[in-house]
Amino acid sequence: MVDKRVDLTKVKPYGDTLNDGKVQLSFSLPVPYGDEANEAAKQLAKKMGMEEPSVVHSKDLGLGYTFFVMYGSCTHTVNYDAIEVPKVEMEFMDKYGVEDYIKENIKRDIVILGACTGSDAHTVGIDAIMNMKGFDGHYGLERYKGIEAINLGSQVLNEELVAKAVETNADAILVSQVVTQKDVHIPNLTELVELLEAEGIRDKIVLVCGGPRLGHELAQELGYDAGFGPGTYANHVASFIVKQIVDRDLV
Ligand code: B12
Repeated sequence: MVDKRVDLTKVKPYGDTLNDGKVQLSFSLPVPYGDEANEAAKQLAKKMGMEEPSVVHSKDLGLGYTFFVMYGSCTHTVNYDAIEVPKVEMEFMDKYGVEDYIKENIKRDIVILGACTGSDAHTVGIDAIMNMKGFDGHYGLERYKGIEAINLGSQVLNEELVAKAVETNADAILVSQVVTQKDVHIPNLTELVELLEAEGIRDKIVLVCGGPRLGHELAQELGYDAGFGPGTYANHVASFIVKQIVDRDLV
């Protein structure tokens, strides 16, 4: 639902009243704490398009660095009507729907491998999808009848993951990438696709990646079947995987 008073071609932040543009912003500058630092932060905020910026908090970080919290009005707008976000478009089934779908259409247990790969040690995201207890009231794949969910944990090498896929005859691989600093996830995700292709099993596997800064568009660009971001639950991924298995005749 959209508030009827909003012009969707010129959307700007809501603070206290519609279209006042109020935003809060935080950053650090490599300059010593003091009046000059505050002035530098204000000038920078103005250049970013903030009207009448004020420093509501600044803190000496030591070693000549200062942290700021700024408050002001954003002068920019966005055209919401023109926005298109590529995402997995399908009717997601719940856990029981997925279980019935497997029973009726695949007629065997499917194997799903999950891992957080490369140097990435953030396990919470992949655990939320794979683990028995799940996340936010949604059970994870280990709880699903008809799914053998194997969670390899964190810092898994792509070679290890591919070897496990061969060993278990995996139907799907779920890769989590949380650290995206210096685009470290790009070569890592790409390498997995290359290794699967070299092994001759890329086409036989449903390949999915996910993480807070990953989306469907990037995933597809990198050679994955789908990408899932924040707010994903196990049933979303499971629905996608089981439909792919049937649609691609991987039964
Ligand atoms: C907890 C945490 C840690 C813990 C991790 C413990 C663990 N066992 O996981 C510890 C302390 C070890 C850690 C370390 C580091 N961290 Co850290 N960490 C976090 C933190 C606070 C929370 C992450 C989290 O658990 N989110 C909760 C889960 C449920 O959310 P999620 O991962 O997004 O998962 C959901 C979706 O994205 C999706 N999903 C995720 N994966 C997958 C996979 C598939 C296949 C699918 C379908 C869906 C899916 O589904 C999930 C459920 O909806 C974040 C900041 C934040 N608030 O997000 C920083 C953060 C991720 N960490 C960060 C950094 C930089 C680091 C370090 C490099 C810090 C350092 N200098 O040492 C190290 C890296 C260690 C390493 N080798 O990886 C940065 C990453 C920045 C970036 N853009 O890359 C963040 C964003 C903090 C920040 N603002 O700077 N961290």
